[in-house]
Amino acid sequence: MGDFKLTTVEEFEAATERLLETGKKVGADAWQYRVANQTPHCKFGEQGICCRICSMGPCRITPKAPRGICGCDAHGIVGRNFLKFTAGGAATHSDHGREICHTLHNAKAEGPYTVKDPEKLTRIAHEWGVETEGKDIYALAHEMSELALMEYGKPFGYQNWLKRAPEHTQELWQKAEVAPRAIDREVATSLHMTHMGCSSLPEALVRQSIRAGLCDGWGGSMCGTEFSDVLFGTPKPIDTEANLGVMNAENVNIVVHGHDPSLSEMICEYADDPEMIAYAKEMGAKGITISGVCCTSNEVAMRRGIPMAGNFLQQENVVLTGACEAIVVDVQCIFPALGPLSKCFHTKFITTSPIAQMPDSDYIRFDSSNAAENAKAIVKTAIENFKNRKPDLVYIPDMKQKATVGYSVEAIVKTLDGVTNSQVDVTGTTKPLIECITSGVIRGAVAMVGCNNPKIRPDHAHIELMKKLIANDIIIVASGCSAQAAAKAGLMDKEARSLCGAGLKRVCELADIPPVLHMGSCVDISRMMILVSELAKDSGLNISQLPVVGCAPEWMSEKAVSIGNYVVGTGIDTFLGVDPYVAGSDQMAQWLTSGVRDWVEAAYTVETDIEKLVDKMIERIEEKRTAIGI
Ligand code: BF8
Ligand code: SF4
Repeated sequence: MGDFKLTTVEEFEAATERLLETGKKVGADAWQYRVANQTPHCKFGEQGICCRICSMGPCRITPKAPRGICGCDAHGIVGRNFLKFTAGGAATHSDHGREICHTLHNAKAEGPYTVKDPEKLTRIAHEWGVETEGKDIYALAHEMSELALMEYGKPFGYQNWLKRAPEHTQELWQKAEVAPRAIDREVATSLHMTHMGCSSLPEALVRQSIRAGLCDGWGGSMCGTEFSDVLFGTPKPIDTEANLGVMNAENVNIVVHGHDPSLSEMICEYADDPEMIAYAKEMGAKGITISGVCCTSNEVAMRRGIPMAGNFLQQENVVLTGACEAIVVDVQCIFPALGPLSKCFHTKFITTSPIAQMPDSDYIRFDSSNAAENAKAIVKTAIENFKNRKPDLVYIPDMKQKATVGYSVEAIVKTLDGVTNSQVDVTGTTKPLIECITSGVIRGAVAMVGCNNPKIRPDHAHIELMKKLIANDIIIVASGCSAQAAAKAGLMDKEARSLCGAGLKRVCELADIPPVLHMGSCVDISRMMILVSELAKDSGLNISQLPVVGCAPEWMSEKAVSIGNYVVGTGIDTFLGVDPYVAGSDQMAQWLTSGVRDWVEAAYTVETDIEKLVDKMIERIEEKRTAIGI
């Protein structure tokens, strides 16, 4: 216990500097240099007041030119841009969910894709009113995958998963007309509304943004999470490690990057194959190390304990180690820079999805019908590339931390069973957590999510916020690159409980958990929606009354905006550390930071000063406690 120490952001940065030195030797470009080239950014773009949705433009709003050629003002332009931003994110998460539904449709007893959690599949089937009695599990998998795929295009009705929300939330959604209908419909309607000559009224654009966000979180993302669990197993607490030091200089290093576990699960499966390990040894390596970057890493860490090499802004670093035989990617958050960068080293940059094709990559098209052969081919390619390493370029920073990950809602509920003092039986519920919150042992919870963004010192905001929150007895659930920042720093090591306030420390000891719980990838923020719904139902409170807030301090992607909209839409106040390009319209800012509260009982706070951001979150949590008299 005594020698536990967090890794600091300064140490991360020193390691990156050293890797950039390697890069200089081979003439490699890096995001750090490209940021300098792109700065300062376009002021119109930053404020969201540039419109190029028709070819009469582009139109830019200034005091002298307050309207575009069609007459649209700044509020309409900012609003349309915001809705398009959201729709892009909702489409992306939801299409990932759709791919998972197709993988489920291809599941067979003989593999390669099987049903690893039949109990969960049966539970969802009952939830959806599907008869399971006497049905073969694969027949059920096919039936459920078809029903799930219908959620994307059904002509009538709302998302099936909405019924998981508390009644009050469902009523709010209906009343505000934000209950999401078919997933594809909400995305298409958003693009229809933002076409030239459709909506320019901020209120209407914000309303549809919430609805499109909700079709992601309570539709496509939930499909992605739930059916990934069915296919690959529902995560349970498991030990792993994080940061670049998880790569092994003596082994063949394969890095999986992207989001869809259908690819990475297969790669992990074949890298474990004794035949492949023997082949790696034959090629002069001691073994095979798989590690991950971004959300695909979160997926395989949560289910298999595969170590996390890093998060979004570390993706170039894995290649800069000179020890990466292959970086294998599927979809989303992959820098096109990996193509030219890999050419400076021996690294194979392997793209696998028709959705993410990039120059300077080896494209091995991967789908559920050829998964086994192609995964094997990819692993073999990496092994055969080991001999091409240039030893004088190999440098892996000796930096990693232990992490316990795998906190699905099911795992959290099970873990909580160990901490109750209640006289009545509360097993299998969130009531033990509610007891901790009501008694004040834990003050509240923060959902820390989202990316890195060079506009914010990478990982610094995530880590500093988390440190202060846990010191104030606020428990954290984390996902995406935020979770990886925590893991790299050491905040997912159970020993990090020594950094907590006395109350949270006691809970962590009793439950044997770290103070920051890894809930998975960004689609897994749907897990957080289920968790707050259960907390609301078990406590008799509305979601918006719970001392719980969401935070994305370093976000950058369209997906993050979609997430923000469904987290707010679910009744959780959400704190952003980067402005979503709405500074150019006071009306839009007003709708997002306050107007939406009338519909969904929550709103955004944008605060780029990290110190103030954390204080505002703590203040909001305490306000919520006072309001419910605890
Ligand atoms: O979906 S947190 S940088 S990896 S967008 Fe991307 Fe952002 Fe990371 Fe995962 Ni989420
Ligand atoms: Fe300009 Fe209007 Fe066309 Fe946008 S829609 S580019 S504001 S004319």
